[in-house]
This record gives sequence, structure tokens and C-alpha cells, in this order.
Amino acid sequence: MPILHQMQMSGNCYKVRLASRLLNIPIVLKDYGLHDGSTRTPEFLKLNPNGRVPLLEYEDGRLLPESGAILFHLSEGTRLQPKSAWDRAQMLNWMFFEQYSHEPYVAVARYWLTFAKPEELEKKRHLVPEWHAKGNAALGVMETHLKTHDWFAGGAYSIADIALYAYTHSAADGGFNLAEYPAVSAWVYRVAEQPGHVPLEARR
Ligand SMILES: N[C@@H](CCC(=O)N[C@@H](CS)C(=O)NCC(=O)O)C(=O)O
Repeated sequence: MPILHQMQMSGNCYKVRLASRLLNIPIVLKDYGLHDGSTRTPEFLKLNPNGRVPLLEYEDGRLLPESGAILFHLSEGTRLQPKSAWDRAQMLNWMFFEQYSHEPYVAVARYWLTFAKPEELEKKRHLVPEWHAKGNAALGVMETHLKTHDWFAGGAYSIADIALYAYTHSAADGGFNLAEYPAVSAWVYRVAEQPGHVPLEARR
């Protein structure tokens, strides 16, 4: 059975747990601590030189880091990817948007404001306004799309929705107010209503 190297409260790891649950793909979870540097040990760096989770490890030794790459791999040929090549490109468009314009602000604000040690947060406090400005800009882009679409790509729930859901539904942890984004809030509700959906806290 593949091993998912992960942190339970990480949205990036939640994306993989959620997709594997929706697709009934069995995985074993191997947990790492949030503050203990356990993804930076020489042993872990041999598995992922980038020192981060999620990381998917197969019994035959194949290794795949990066939440978006893992989502893409697990869902290939399934209902979580659109059939048309154009729609799959649109799905990737939103997944790259998530990684460059959304996660670095919405997820980072959540980490520092909710999980970091208070003395560490103080060193980053001056960055909070920038995280909020850029994170709100990303939520605004999502709001514009969702005013006229139920889903991000191909007219159906896909891994683009999973990628964006992970840190959007938990954005309040980073000081964002989703009530300012009614179309995003309605989509968050739609995602959570999908059959087989599991919350971030769930192990599988
Ligand atoms: N782009 C990566 C980001 C992965 C990432 O930032 N992982 C964090 C947890 S959410 C991590 O492993 N942090 C531990 C560290 O940097 O030492 C992805 O989407 O998988």
C-alpha cells in the first residue's frame, strides 16, 4: 500500500487524503510534526530533497512530492479530471494559480496566525498585511469565477476544486473573512456536500 508522508493539519496533505478517500485509493499515513524539523532530517531529505510533505511513496520505491502532482497522478482517468484536454488544461490553470497566488498567502497566514509559536509569529507580524492583501486578491479572483460557474474546470467537481478547497475553507484560521465572498462560500458548501467528502481533521 502506498505511504503518504504527511502532517495532519496541513492543507496540502489534506488535498491528498481527500482525493484518495473520494477515489477509494488505500494509503497508509506516516505523520510528521509541525515544529520538530522531522522533514529536514538526512533520512527524509533522501526521500524528498525539498524537505516537505505531502510525499507519496510506493512499495517499489517510487516517490512523488508536491500536492498538485500527487492529485494529478491519483486522479488520472477518473471522474476527478475532465475528459477534454482543454478542460484539463483549465484545471491545471487553477491548480497553478492555487500554488502561486493563493497558497503562499492564505495558507501561510493560517500557519503563522494559528499554528506557529507566538514568539515566532512576532518576527513575521509585519508580513501579515501583505498576506491579507494578496490572499484577498486571490479570493476575489475565485469569487469572480464562481459567480458564473459552479466548479473550477469542465463544469464538474475536479482536483482543481480539491486543491483550492483545502486552504479556502480554512481561510478564517489566517484571518480571512469568507462572508465577504458569497460565491466562494456557496462553493465551499457545495464541495463539503460531495458524497464521500471528509473534513481536514479526518485521518482518511
Ligand atoms: N508546494 C508544496 C508545498 C508543501 C509544503 O509547504 N509543505 C509543508 C506543510 S504544508 C511542509 O512540509 N513544511 C515543513 C518544512 O518546510 O520543513 C505542495 O503543494 O505540496
